[in-house]
Amino acid sequence: MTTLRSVSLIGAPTDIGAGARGASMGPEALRVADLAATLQSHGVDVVDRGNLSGPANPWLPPVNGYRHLNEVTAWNQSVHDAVYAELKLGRMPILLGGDHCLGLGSISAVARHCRDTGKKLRVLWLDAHADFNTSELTPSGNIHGMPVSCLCGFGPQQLIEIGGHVPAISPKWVRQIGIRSVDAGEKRFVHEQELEVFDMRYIDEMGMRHTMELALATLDANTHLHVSFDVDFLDPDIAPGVGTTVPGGPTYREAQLCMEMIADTGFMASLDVMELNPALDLQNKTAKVAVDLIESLFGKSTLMRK
Ligand code: 4U7
Ligand code: MN
Ligand code: MN
Ligand code: MN
Repeated sequence: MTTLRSVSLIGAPTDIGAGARGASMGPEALRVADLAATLQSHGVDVVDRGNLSGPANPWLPPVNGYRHLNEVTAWNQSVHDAVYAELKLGRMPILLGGDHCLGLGSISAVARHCRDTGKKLRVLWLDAHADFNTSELTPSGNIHGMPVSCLCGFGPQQLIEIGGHVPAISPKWVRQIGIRSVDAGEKRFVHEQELEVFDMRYIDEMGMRHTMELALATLDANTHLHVSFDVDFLDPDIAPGVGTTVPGGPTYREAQLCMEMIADTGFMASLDVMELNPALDLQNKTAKVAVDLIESLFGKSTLMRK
């Protein structure tokens, strides 16, 4: 399959919302693993916009249930503006994280663009975690555990209003895949808000194929498909370079199938690649796996049949 698409890479080198330092080096590790050239080899027009800038990480304890709230807000505002600008230009933004708190800025920009253009939005959240905590529920205060709840309107005013509309999205538009570590209060809230979650038990029992068929059901030509890929979605055997590893994730083959089925829809219009932590990686192994999987999202396939 050849695809002709215009992609803009946006680096967001920060670990401001995370519980471990080092995701700030994620964008450069993805570049070193040859992300741009790999996409170009599939006929994609790639422009690397370089890195955004924002406040340094002061590494302070949480205040009122949030760690670094003002710094997280500044980074998300700048991610929002950059992602929104690319969508306006008709280009596909790929956000290179950085920790997953920035999914808030990215997806609130995508949601704004969908409101502008009358598109429906579907968000695929590939993650070991639900990222649905609030300041009352969080055991850590780390805002990378809260972007989905903030997008759905549950969070501090300064974060939930970044995309100009509260809530930015409805829980109904989200499909979470690969989930295997959810905090007790967070789990209750996921159920209360009726998030659609395909957890690892579901994937074990039903398989990745059936999971993706359901997660991608009811998309149409008027749907903007956003993929938020937290690299800790993957089993730590293949992806050790993340701050919060959880055993028992998708294997290399399962993850490939997941990405290939997304590519087959032809609807992916924006992507986040988050939480890669080179300080915990082994010779850039996790970055290489991530680039390999992103390649599949853009049509790499080992398929022989036509
Ligand atoms: B990631 C956690 F307590 N739930 O809120 C929390 F286990 O973006 C982890 O998915 C959050 O990597 C992980 O701190 C956030 C914890
Ligand atoms: Mn996450
Ligand atoms: Mn995660
Ligand atoms: Mn993490």
